[in-house]
Amino acid sequence: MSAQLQISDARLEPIAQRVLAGERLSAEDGLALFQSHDLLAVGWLANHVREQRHGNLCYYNVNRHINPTNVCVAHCKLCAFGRSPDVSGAYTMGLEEIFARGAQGVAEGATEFHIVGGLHPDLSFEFYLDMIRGLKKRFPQIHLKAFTMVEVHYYARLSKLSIKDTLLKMKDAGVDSLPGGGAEIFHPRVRKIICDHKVSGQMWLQIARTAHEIGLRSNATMLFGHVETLEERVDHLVRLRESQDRTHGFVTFIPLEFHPGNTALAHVPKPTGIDALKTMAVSRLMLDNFDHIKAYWIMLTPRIAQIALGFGANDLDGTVVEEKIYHDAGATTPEGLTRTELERLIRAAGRVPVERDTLYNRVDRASMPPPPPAPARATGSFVPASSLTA
Ligand code: V47
Repeated sequence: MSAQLQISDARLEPIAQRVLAGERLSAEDGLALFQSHDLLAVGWLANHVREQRHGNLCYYNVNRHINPTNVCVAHCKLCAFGRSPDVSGAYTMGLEEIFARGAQGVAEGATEFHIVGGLHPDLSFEFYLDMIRGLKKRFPQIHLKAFTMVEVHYYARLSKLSIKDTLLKMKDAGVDSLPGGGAEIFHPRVRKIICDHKVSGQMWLQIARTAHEIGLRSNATMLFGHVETLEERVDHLVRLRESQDRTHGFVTFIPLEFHPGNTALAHVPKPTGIDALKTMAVSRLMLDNFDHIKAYWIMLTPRIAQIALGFGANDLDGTVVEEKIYHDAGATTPEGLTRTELERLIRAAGRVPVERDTLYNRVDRASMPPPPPAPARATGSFVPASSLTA
């Protein structure tokens, strides 16, 4: 065993042997890693795997989040973002408002728009397809990472289409890939408590599989630190690993730390920094068929995200610019970081920053035309949903 690895928890010895031999870990191994208080040994192992794959590189991207509406019929207990249409703070952007945000993103040098929103009771599927077509027509160079599996399921129901046909229409309109949200924890016991009306974990996986089969890649997430047990976290990771074995369609995995503020689970204590780092490390070790593990600084804080780059993460997402889901739940991080700030965080963690696009191709700024000037700032003057429907 390497001289650099000091193990104080004897249960980790055989697991470390398996990691160093490149063998797949079992669910029992995953649980032992989560249960261990030897954070540095768990982190060392995750960092070993991370450096084998990516050396000292750390990826980041220049993106913009666009959340067209926060009106949502799901009313998940975990969420502080979704609202009923008639309550204060509910908003729905018109198409022009969305395109204006897109133009701002382009002026900021974005290569990706990350587009997710609430399950609106009145907006038609056609509205969303028009949004995608309009964005693609105006900004053909931008990768559109749009709609979680939960939204796909909702639009399929709305439009009475199969999941496959819904995804094909999205792809045809210009969707390039799907973000990883809505996965939460797959186990039905947990979903019943935190997101009772959302698609089942099995359905989430089925939709991801269908997306991959028609050539749309996607991300995957796990929302941790609420009512789930460690066994249920491991179960989540194992199911994702099995799914990835079948399709190889997942691009990156993002462990999302739960923020209880302003949610119906506000009494749940916030996950600790130790838990966030351990979850990052165990994700890297269990998900041996995922190339990329992302530290989403918005929810981890830039400080913990930096440390996570030594605990298995090889990606720091992203410039973001405007973030609503975590900030509605009381996040105190900024809503965006510049490229310079991201690169500084990465360098200070001893890594070499590499700008990437959504699919982890290197972005060469020097060979790109300069971004157009910024348009007048989008005002946030949202229009009522009723005036938007066809
Ligand atoms: O699906 C909602 C989670 C997700 C809360 O694919 C909450 O590249 C914590 O999926 N506290 C949306 N989490 C964010 C997401 C994401 C983020 C960054 C990158 C990518 C990607 C995807 O946020 C939701 C849900 O799991 N969420 N409410 C909350 N109170």
